Formats: sequence, C-alpha cells, structure tokens
Amino acid sequence: MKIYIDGTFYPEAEAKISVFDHGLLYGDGIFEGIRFYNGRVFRLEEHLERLWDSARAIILKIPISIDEMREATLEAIRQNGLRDGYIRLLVTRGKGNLGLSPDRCPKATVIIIADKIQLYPAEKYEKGMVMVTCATRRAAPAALLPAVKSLNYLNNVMAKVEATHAGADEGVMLNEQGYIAECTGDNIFVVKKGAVTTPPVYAGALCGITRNVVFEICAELGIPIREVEMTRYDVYTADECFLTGTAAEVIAANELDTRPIGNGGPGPLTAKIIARFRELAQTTGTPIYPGA
Ligand code: PXG
Repeated sequence: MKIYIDGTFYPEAEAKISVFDHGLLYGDGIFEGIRFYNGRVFRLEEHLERLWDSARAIILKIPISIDEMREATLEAIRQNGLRDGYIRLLVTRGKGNLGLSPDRCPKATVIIIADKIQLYPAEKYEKGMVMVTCATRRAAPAALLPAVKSLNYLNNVMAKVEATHAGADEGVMLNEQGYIAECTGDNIFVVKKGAVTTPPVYAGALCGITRNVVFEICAELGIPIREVEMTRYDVYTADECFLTGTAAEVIAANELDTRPIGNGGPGPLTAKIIARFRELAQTTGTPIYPGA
C-alpha cells in the first residue's frame, strides 16, 4: 500500500510521522472517511467541504489548496490501483513540542490512506443491527464541538467499547439532556407511520454526508423527513430504524435495549432508501481514472 504524507507517496512500512506531532500527542487534528465505488469517489466535494469547515473551526491551516487535496486524494487511489474502497484524509496540527499549545507547530501534516473496505457481515444488512444505549454521553458542544470531525474520538471509542461489551453491534449516544444524539460512528433515523425523523445536528450529531444523502433520497421519493429531538421512546416505538455512515452506508437496526424494532429486518421504507442509496453510490461521484 502507498500512503501520501505531505506530497510524497511512501510504502506503508516507511509512512511515518514524528512522535512530536500534536495529532498523536493531543488528538489535535481533523479527518474524513470517504468511500469510492466502481471507480468514482462518492460525495468527494461534500467531504472536502466538511474537512475545510472542521479546519476553520479549530483554527488549523491546511497547507495545501482544496484542488491539491482533491487531486492528491484521487492520486492516492490510483497509486494503489483501487476501484472500490475507503479513503482516510487526515490533517494533524503537525510537529511541535511537548507543550499543548499549537503555537509551536509551524506546519500541519496531511496524510491520505486509500485502502480496501472491511464491510460489515452481509448478515447484518439482512437482519439489522442490535443496539444498546451507552452510559457514555456525547461530548457537550461547549466541551468538544460534535460537528467537528476531529481526531479526538475517545468519547466515541469508549461508547463503542461499551456497546461491544454489552454484546451489541452499535451504541446509541445521548446528549447531556438525555435526548438521542447519534450512534458511535453513525447517524440514526426512525420511521413512524410513513415519516422519517432524525435528531437535529444541534442535539450532538455529526452532520453526516450519508445523512444528507438520505434527506435527498427522501425528497426525491416523496417520503416526509424532518429533524426532531428524539428520546429512546421514539426508537422503542418506531416502525423502522436505520443508521447511516460512510462505512456502514444505510443499514437497518432491529433492536434497542432488548426491545425489538420492526419485523427483524429492513422495513419497507428502509429497504427503498437502501436500494436508492446503492444506486447512487454505484453510478455517481468523481471519476478516479481518466476516460471513466
Ligand atoms: N457520526 C459520527 C460520530 C461519525 O464519526 C458519522 C456520524 C457518519 O457520517 P458520514 O459523513 O460518514 O455519513 C460518523 C462518520 C468507521 C468510522 O470506520 C466511521 C466514522 C468515523 C470514523 C470511523 O466506521 N463515521
């Protein structure tokens, strides 16, 4: 595998950064996870835009232009000869010293990893995900802005560990007020009486790119969709529930805290949304190879 670091491609064993990089020392940095399907990068512009927004929010100067980042991303996929896979873009605060102030980090580090994607087992897409509510709350916006896709993921990692230890596939994370924010690495939606709802971003969710695609699909298919504050009751009593994320795509969830949701697989509206999502993923996006 060839990995991009600051303008150069290195074999994996030689792709190294400084132990003084504040991305490592303090989780000071940002990232994006992007999928490519069938020789096209899905929603590349939206991911680049979110990366630049994350950078602005944490006062991080990305040392290359958005055009250079787009080209480097496509080149990272080409260098690895891939047509389907997953890209991780990282911008860390860069090499500094052992003090936490970024003043001593003159230049941010840009890393691009293009890899094959490890898919969830097909069984999960057929039967749906089992979820539990995590005791670990989503970080309060006044502590760590949840809309910033930062390298500081310990909040989500610990929630994921809780869910795994409880024998579940995913964990539902609540905000400080007890309303549902999202899952540990996915946004959450419910279907009730033919309408789709999802927690608003201000409840503590990341503004997911896949989440935005679901809004577009619902508009196109004439399915009512809105953002509302949700409690666990709304999931317990839902007709259908599904999760969205770049890695998971759109996937049904069929249980929360031992309460079954729906009939044990993707419900009819979820199935429609999944089908349209797959169509869009396979047929739209930024071409990677010339002539594609
Ligand atoms: N919420 C959180 C907290 C996320 O990290 C999403 C929602 C979904 O957003 P997108 O834009 O992908 O639709 C994410 C992103 C993984 C992995 O490998 C996934 C994410 C982050 C880090 C790793 O499963 N999801």
